[in-house]
Amino acid sequence: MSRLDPALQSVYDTVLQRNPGEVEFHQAVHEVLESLNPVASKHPEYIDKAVIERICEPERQIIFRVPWVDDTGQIRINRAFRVEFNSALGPYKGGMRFHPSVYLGVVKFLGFEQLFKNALTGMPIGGGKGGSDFDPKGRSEGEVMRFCQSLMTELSRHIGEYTDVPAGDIGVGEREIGYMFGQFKRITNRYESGVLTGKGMAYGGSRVRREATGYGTVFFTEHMLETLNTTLSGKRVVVSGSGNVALYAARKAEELGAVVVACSDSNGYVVQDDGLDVDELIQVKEVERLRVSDYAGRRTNAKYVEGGNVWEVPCDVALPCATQNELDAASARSLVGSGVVAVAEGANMPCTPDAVRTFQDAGILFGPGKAANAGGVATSALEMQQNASRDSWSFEYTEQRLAEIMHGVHERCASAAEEYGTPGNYVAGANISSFIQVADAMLALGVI
Ligand code: NDP
Ligand code: 2IT
Repeated sequence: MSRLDPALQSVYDTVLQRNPGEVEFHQAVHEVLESLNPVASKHPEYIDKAVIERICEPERQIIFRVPWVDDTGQIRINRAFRVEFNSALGPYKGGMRFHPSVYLGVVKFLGFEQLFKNALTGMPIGGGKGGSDFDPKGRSEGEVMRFCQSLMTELSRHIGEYTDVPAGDIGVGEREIGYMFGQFKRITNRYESGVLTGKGMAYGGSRVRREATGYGTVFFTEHMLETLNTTLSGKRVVVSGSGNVALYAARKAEELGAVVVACSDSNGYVVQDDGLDVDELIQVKEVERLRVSDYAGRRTNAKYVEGGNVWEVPCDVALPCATQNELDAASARSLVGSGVVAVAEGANMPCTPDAVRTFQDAGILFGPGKAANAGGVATSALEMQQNASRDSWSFEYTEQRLAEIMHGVHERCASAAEEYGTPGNYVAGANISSFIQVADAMLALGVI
């Protein structure tokens, strides 16, 4: 870890003391504070008015019990969270994650990342995140529906178009958003479309939202590659994960002429030298809800490596799209050794701090998640715009808007990095540019 300016170290010490054991949250805060060293010396008002300290403390944290009945009649109890981190720029906005690893520290790290990511999009959305330790794996449709309904029975008290607007994340896709929206509508007797995003097209969703995070990550990668006067065309790409973000990153990379050679899930990875058939992969994973091993089973030229690390596969471009801290320093060294030229985080914080440093020290283009995966939440904001105006845009128009937003995100990162003396450092650029935007809004709003 690099050293912090003494005033920032004191903020960090307070975060450690107030949030014991929440290691992912500590990691996310430390990364931002490291980037703020040059900002703190240039703008003492952010320290004097405790803006940085305030930003590190969520505005509101909600924890609640979710009781539900499984298919055998047994009563199950899960714990759910909504951390409303910062509303200086707009209503709290961010996804819900259903995964057994969810606890307060994970939700807080995601909410903290989200508030900066949302600022980077240039859209009027604050930052929040939620989730539950519910494990959807192996659960029937009925169980998932009853869980979502029970969760929304409590969550409905806290959310609203102008208050807090949840969406999907790991384990939460269109199906779960549908069940949650149905229950919200029933409880409140309001057809408040803008209360959730990631909705299905049948009832107020936006075209391109499903594709948006993965597509946006690839657009951001193209902009990074442009700085080296190259493109994705002909490049070998490895994507980790095989969920919403990974599948559509793979589809857009393939569309732009790249060869997507591998992807994974938490059991193993599949590699196919002549390129994965992305349409078939989407069919297996999204439509049939099967695993990457099932895809491999249908392809004679694909190999499945049970328990393997997907970052062993040599590539030019690496897109980690699964989960936090999935790519460590050893994997980063192996990618650097195999000649990787660009890494963009489709997931939130998938690269460990040592991995990030390994890429940066080797001069490899590195796009942090809060910039590279901002296309998902940005398209959620486009969904809110369509809901507010009772409109529905075409695929082409919505994708064009997404492409413009990702161009803007890249420009904001690049110019802040340049201005603060670290040209080409997208981590510093993303953190500085978004911090200043949120901090200035907070200063204008007084001590709240
Ligand atoms: P999905 O649930 O659709 O897919 C998650 C994928 O990651 C699955 O392939 C899953 O494998 C794998 N995965 C999850 N947890 C682990 C783990 N602990 N170890 C190994 N593999 C794991 O989620 P999304 O695609 O929506 O989300 C992926 C990442 O992208 C997350 O970091 C999320 O926060 C981020 N993100 C998502 C956005 C969105 O709009 N959905 C927007 C921006 C970022 P398995 O099936 O085996 O669990
Ligand atoms: O991490 C993220 O940006 C998301 N899971 C999407 C959030 C959203 O509100 O669309």
